[in-house]
Amino acid sequence: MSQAPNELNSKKAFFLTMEGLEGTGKSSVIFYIKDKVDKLGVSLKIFREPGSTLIGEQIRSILLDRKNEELSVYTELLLYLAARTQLIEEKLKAASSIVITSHQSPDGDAVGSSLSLYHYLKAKGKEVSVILPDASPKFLNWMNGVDVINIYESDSENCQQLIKNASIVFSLDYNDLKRVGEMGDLIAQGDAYKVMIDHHLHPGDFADWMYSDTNVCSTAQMIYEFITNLGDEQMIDTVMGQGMYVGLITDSGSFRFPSVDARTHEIAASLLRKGLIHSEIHENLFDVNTLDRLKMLGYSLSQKLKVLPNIPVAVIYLSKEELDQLDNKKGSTEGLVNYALSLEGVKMAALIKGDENKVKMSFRSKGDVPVNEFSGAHFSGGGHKNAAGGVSFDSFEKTIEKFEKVIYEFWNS
Ligand SMILES: [Mn+2]
Repeated sequence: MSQAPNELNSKKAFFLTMEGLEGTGKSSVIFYIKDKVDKLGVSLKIFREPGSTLIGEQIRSILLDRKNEELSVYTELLLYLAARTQLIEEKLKAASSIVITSHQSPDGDAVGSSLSLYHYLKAKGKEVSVILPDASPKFLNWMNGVDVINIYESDSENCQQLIKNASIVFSLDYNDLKRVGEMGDLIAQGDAYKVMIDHHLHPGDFADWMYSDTNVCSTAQMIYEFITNLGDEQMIDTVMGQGMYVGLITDSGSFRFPSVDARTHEIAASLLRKGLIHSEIHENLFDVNTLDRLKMLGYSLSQKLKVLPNIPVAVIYLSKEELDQLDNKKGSTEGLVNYALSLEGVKMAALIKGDENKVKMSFRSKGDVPVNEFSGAHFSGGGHKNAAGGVSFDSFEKTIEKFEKVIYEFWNS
């Protein structure tokens, strides 16, 4: 192979499965292929599932044993899950220091899931730190443990050291190292065992151990399941629960998005039984408007909200000058786009706002309108079907011009 065959170039990813009897040289062939593929600059991950631990190997032999042909599909599935759980449990047990990371412009789910996992690992006696690429938003400052979060942007040397020394790096609420900026290269190059827990579409392949479920409303919910699967549900207390609950409600519009399921409510119920006071959390999150924010809201809704002609799309455009004039504090436009979406008959809403040398965008939709695909195609963004972000490095005016062109193409296609 002197160059990548077309199949390797054109496909996003594919599996190559090696089958054969023990001792026929599968491993040698795999490493021969890896060597060649590496040289082509194509990334190749080798999985041995089940395996990698003593118990995993024993489970593997159950699966491979011809005497066990009667094994039911469900049993087989459970055995695979058991092997994966065993693997992460052993990794956690052996880890001397653990780093938890989440994405840029962290939201309630990013901070909430990071803090709940932090408190859990602390309770397990682990040395653990949380690193976020940039500061967590002010509206979460009351949360338990927020003061221990390291911010890469303002404390990069310390954070680099933590990542370098880590035996495990958790990636929570993101599935692509691009979402953590400069920190991403460091994680990619580091020796730490990489664990991803996330609910966004199209997970990347950087993690060694991955728990990805795109049907779940929040990463916080997955942290609850993760701890439960490790056999530690009884350890979950109101401190861990606070982070989980914040993630659950901020990522689900307080239990209203379609991604909320019975399990979400079961987890909320279980947190309440453990003593969590949900009304306090709601107050801390939502009853904290400043006069500036309410004025910004009033101005945006009375002066800036418009519905585009002939399509059910509502927009709010705010230039950097307007935001400066409104004395906009970081995060004060949080949730603004949802007001636009709440207009009767509107199926999609966009907030486009000027920032330092770029334009930031938030998209929301109802039902079957994939705003993540829209944003991915035109504004290098992504996210969920009903909630996505985007960015543009064109001028504010140019960005609006482009948006108003492509939104009609998107809507009429
Ligand atoms: Mn999330």
